[in-house]
Amino acid sequence: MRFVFAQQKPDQSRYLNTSYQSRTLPNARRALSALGPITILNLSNCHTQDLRLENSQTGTDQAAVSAKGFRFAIVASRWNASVVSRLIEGARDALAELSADQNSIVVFRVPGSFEIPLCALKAAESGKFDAVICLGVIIRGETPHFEYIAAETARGIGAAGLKTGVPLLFGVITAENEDQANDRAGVKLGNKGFEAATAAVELVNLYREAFGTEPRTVGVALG
Ligand code: DLZ
Repeated sequence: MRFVFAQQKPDQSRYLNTSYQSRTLPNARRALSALGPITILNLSNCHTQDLRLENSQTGTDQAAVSAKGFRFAIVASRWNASVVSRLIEGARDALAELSADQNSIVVFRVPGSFEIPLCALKAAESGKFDAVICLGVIIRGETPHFEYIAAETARGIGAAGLKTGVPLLFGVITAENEDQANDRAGVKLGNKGFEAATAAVELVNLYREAFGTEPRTVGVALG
């Protein structure tokens, strides 16, 4: 028996949380090599390859997902601005890697995370976007604000998605402190913006494939 082992290239793990992979891959490789020869494939675009549509109608388990032709809103708060800007950068990088047109992405800035849900709802209701990527950073402080803002932001984003039927992605970091927030907006433990945008592309492809949801490209002017 011969096995093909597909793994992402090390240099492509920049934004993704690889700690799980680094723990599990050696074990998987050891187990397979005990059973037979293995061929290791270093995937050239791990993000695309990782996104598979299980039971997709194409009959292949490696349906390519692409952001091409889809439109995305990014709703991002200004509190903890330097961290949020790295989330936006991560989201833009993910969309670019998945072939989104840069002019198909509109960024809306709101004061704080508490304001994200309403703006996201309006973006979703506008009919201009296939997915809305919500980005913010809420850091636990000395006040009970953290609990209220975090809970309300999550609840509001979820409610807006269910109300509109448009995929809304939760790329809001809730962190105990600044170090933790930085870790989740960079390279160490991944980048929540990159992850949310990647999930957005997976979902728009899934909904088109599974339910025939058409991309919002016709007759809609952005800006
Ligand atoms: C007030 C507040 C506090 C204390 N902390 C944060 C935070 O860590 N992250 C964030 O995005 N926003 C914070 N805000 C602002 C609120 O989200 C909101 O903008 C204000 O309460 C005004 O409605």
